Amino acid sequence: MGISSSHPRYQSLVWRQQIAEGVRRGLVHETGMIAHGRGEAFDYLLGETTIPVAAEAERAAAYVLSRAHRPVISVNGNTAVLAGEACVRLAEVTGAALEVNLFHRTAERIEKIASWLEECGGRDVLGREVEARIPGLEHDRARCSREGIYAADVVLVPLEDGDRCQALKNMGKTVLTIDLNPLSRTAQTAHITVVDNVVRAVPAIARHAESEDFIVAWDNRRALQSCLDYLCRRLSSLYESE
Ligand code: PTJ
Repeated sequence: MGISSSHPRYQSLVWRQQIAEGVRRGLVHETGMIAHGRGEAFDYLLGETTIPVAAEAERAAAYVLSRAHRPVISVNGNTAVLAGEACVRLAEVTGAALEVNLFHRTAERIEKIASWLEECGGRDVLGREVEARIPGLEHDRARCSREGIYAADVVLVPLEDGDRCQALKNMGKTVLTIDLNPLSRTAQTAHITVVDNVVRAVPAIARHAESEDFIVAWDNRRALQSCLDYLCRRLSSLYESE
């Protein structure tokens, strides 16, 4: 589909197109379109911009990733097509490993996403071999790489499922997430929640890591409340000036 760059919703339409194309290429699970729609709705409400508290969370996430001993960036279908190159860059800057780890796991989709990350410049992409399990999770959702997520001290899990986020926390890991929905279980469970679009958040974290522009202390509950306050203020003042 040719999208005119003059269309007022151009950027949003491009991202939708990338997700739809990702489904056709076999990278994105079909329910990834639903997840994207939910994210899009929250992005719309937030003004499709990185709100101040999200910019701070990005600096806090950059600090934790940069200081970690064994950081891992977990990549799913949506993240791969929207921010694959940025994930590779973030991995380079922070020394993190990249692991393809899927909610709807199939060997075929793992291979496609891992190959796509390699096309984006990623090296030693993990996830094809999954010898370990995340305790407390059933089925394939528990499977992960022993040298990657299983051994990691810090895991960045964009667009994650709440159960898995909690299970990683139960393993003693520091869990960072990127989720546009500040009310999601993942957002509420992670140690640091970046309430921003993965398209903006991953490059921002990489920039902060590179320039060592960090925030060291972080209170996630306060930050989430601040997101909700921002949202409420924005919605309640939309027509006030008219
Ligand atoms: O590729 P797989 O098999 O691992 O599956 C990935 C999806 C995303 C389909 C799977 O993890 C899933 O179903 O996720 P959920 O439970 O729908 O959660 C996705 C969360 O990410 C929701 O809270 C959305 O608001 C949020 N979200 C969606 N798109 C974006 C986003 N957050 C940041 N940036 C986005 N672009």
